[in-house]
Amino acid sequence: MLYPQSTESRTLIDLSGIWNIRLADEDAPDDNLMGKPLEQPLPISVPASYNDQYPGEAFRDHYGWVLYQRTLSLPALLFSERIVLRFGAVTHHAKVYINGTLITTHRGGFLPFEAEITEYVSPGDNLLTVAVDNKIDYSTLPVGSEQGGNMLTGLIPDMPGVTPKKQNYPNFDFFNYSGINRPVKIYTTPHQYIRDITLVPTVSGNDACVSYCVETVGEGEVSLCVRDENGEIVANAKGHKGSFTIQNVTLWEPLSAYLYTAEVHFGQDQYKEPFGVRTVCVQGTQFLINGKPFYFKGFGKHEDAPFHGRGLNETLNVKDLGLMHWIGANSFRTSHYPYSEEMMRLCDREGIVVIDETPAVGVNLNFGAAAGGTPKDTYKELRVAEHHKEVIEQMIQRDKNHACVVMWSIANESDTTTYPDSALNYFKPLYELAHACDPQNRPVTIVGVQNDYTKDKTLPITDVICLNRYYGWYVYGGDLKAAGDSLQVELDYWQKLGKPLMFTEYGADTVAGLHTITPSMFSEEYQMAFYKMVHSVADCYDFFIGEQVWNFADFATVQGTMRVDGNKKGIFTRDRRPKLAAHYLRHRWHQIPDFNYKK
Ligand code: BDP
Repeated sequence: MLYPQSTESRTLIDLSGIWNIRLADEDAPDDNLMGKPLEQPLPISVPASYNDQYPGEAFRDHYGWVLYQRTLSLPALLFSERIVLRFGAVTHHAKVYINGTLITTHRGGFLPFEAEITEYVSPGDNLLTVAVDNKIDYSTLPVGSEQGGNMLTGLIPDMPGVTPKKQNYPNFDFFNYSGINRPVKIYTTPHQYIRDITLVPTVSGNDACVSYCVETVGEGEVSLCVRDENGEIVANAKGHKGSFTIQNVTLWEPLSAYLYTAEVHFGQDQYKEPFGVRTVCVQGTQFLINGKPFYFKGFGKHEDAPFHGRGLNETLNVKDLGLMHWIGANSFRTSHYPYSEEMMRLCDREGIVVIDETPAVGVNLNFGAAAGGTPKDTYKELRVAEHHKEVIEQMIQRDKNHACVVMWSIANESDTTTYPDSALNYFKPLYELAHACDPQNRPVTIVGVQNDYTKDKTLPITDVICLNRYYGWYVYGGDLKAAGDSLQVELDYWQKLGKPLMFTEYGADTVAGLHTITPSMFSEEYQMAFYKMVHSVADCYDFFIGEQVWNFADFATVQGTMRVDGNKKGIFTRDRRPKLAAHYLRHRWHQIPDFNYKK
């Protein structure tokens, strides 16, 4: 799906601003009432999560549907064109009505969707209503408890007369921020238009050969004009499919980005797709970018900020990438959902390498909030298989042209060891699907949870072994010697597989400002000692090709006994102040080259 833009043939209207909102019920709203103005609405900022915009549990812990509404005032001059309404992301399920008519629905809270609305709108005022459901359960990604019930059952007997409030209990460790989290836009195209563009670069010597495919609706000829960063034309092509050559190409390199623009013409329509030329592949135990062994230095992150929640915050995106440059990082993973298109475009431009992850988190009924009792076969009890395919397809479809994306992560911390064959049967087709969907055929991974790795049959089929490991925190917390020794035992095990391995998470909760002479858990000194311990082991292994620490910054989670005002494993605080470990990592990462760190 193309990112909406204004060109010589397309008009773009951004609907960001103050909308109306009204909290609704657990059950879907009555379609027949969606053409009426909301009763006693409150103002709400879009895009942003609604949870932190008002005080009180009603907003923060809302369970179910909310109704958003605004007037769409459309100029008459748009009406000779095709008019499209597009949502960057609505978390988690949306029903969209114009003047009371249901025009589209979408499930999944982190990917864009759009609908042509030409027939449903008239010049002047129209009423746009968006019903949004934030319920998570065994059928959603991410996974939550069924029916808003607390998953931690069995600790106490049922108490007569006690009814716990219904709320979302995430089977994952981040707050279930909800609402219209990304921009809503209207754009126009001519009636015969460019629907999609696919670009696949290869490099040979000093030149790039880029094969392309332009999908269109209507009759007509396609032509492409490719420009460099100075606007000079470097290649031309004609036809819906084909290839062009860029001579003396400037490669897109980590931290040294270079973007070309493919200006595509079809009839009256024009679209400009930025792209970088770089190659990615796994060879033996190395991860090659532009043919050179790359070493990942960076983070698992979140889209998370005070007030905005998970809503698009471009100031914060610029700030975060600035901090990555400061600390010497070259990469991050979009833990645990695809990030905004705006962030992906920024990473293209800044040369930040991205591991792009689906929202498949919590696919594990023997871990976290779901754990307890007899072991369950996650893949028999959850109802997410079809939706899991959908999110893989939609994520790759959205992000396929991004130079910054070097690998797809199709899930985070799924249960791969309780019923190893069940897990393999579930994941093998998804792994193959991800490869089949990607025209650039990037490596595909599944991020592994700390477990009895010797039983795991799923991770070994992936292209890069990506592990979340908490030796020194959840395992051997406070005993960094035992932690380091166990880590060594585990790395010896994986080394035999002959594939590259990296850490996609490792970290320790750290209260900013808490200092101890002798490093002890939760202190800034312990966080630093923890990282030093892991690095002293990992640096000894050539097949260990990257370190992404958990987390970039402190972030909000559901409240509970495990979290004091959120997860505190940030290297930065939630307001982006450095903890002690930030200075240590800065020193280390500026000394580690992006390429050829390991033999
Ligand atoms: C891992 C999860 C991550 C958590 C982290 C932690 O992948 O989402 O926030 O552990 O416990 O299990 O801090």
